[in-house]
Amino acid sequence: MRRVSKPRRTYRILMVDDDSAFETLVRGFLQSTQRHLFEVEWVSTCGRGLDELRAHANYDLALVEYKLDPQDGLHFIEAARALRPFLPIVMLTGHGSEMVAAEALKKGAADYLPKRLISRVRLMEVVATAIKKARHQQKMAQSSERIQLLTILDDLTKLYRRHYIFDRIEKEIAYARRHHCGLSLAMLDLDHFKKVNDTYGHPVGDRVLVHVASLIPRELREIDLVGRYGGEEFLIMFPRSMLAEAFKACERVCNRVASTPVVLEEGGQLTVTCSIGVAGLSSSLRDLPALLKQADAALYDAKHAGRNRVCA
Ligand code: GH3
Ligand code: MG
Ligand code: MG
Repeated sequence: MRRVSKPRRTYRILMVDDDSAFETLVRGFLQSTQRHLFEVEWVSTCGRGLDELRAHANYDLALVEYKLDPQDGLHFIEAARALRPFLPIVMLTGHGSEMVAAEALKKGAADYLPKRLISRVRLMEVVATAIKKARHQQKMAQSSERIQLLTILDDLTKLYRRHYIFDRIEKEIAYARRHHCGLSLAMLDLDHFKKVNDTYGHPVGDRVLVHVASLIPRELREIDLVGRYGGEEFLIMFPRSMLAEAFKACERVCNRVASTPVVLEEGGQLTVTCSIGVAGLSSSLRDLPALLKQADAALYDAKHAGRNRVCA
């Protein structure tokens, strides 16, 4: 029976050291190992090392000497962590540099290796452990980010949920009060949406909601925030905006919704409209409940004035 061996993985190592003899030694150790393939890129200064990280995202680990000129290895660790937070960095230390090792770990190095104790086995042990640990940390961070997103985003529309947008509005209100700048809030409600469900069915209704959710941000600035308030109602927060500016943006949203039909999978297309009520922070509207109440009243006016419009 023929044994098929697992293909060896290639690891990219960035080595930052101005001692070329030591570089040759390390390269020899890494390249003599049977289990993995290592590609070593060697640079002699901190600056060149950071340039490498900026230019190539595929490094698996960096080995950095402490005593470098003009900036030392600790500087490299700090700057590299800002560029590549999950890149494991192992610091190579000289004789009597326990304090440096402690400082390196404090700055985020994965491990340190005293140069005088280096051997192939020790190097492989440190490198393999650091890479494995960094992979694990990255996976954990990604899954916790995913969990956090799941709790703040609405399943259907992928817009922020009400509790998250409320939280952000409260913070922006505090900022606006402190810095005496504007803040506006809009409440958007789809017109005769019940009829859409009744005529085309709930799944088409869902598709319309997703469609409208994707249209709203197109008429807004980066800093504006859109959330799903509930059912077929959406909230838009306009930080640092006076009522008149927010009103104009809402008119653009309203026009965009009315002029962009949903293409139905079963053929044909469907146009929906929306009504929007806007309110601005003022001496008489000082907090979130007051703004919500005012935006809701303006929305009611828009509905009663014939829908497909903005009222303030
Ligand atoms: P108006 O113009 O006065 O706002 O009329 P409307 O029909 O839009 O208002 P109404 O509040 O009577 O109906 C809202 C409808 O939205 C009823 C509800 O079934 C539907 N709806 C709420 N959430 C969802 C959802 O997630 N998916 C779908 N498909 N429909 C939803
Ligand atoms: Mg409604
Ligand atoms: Mg409605």
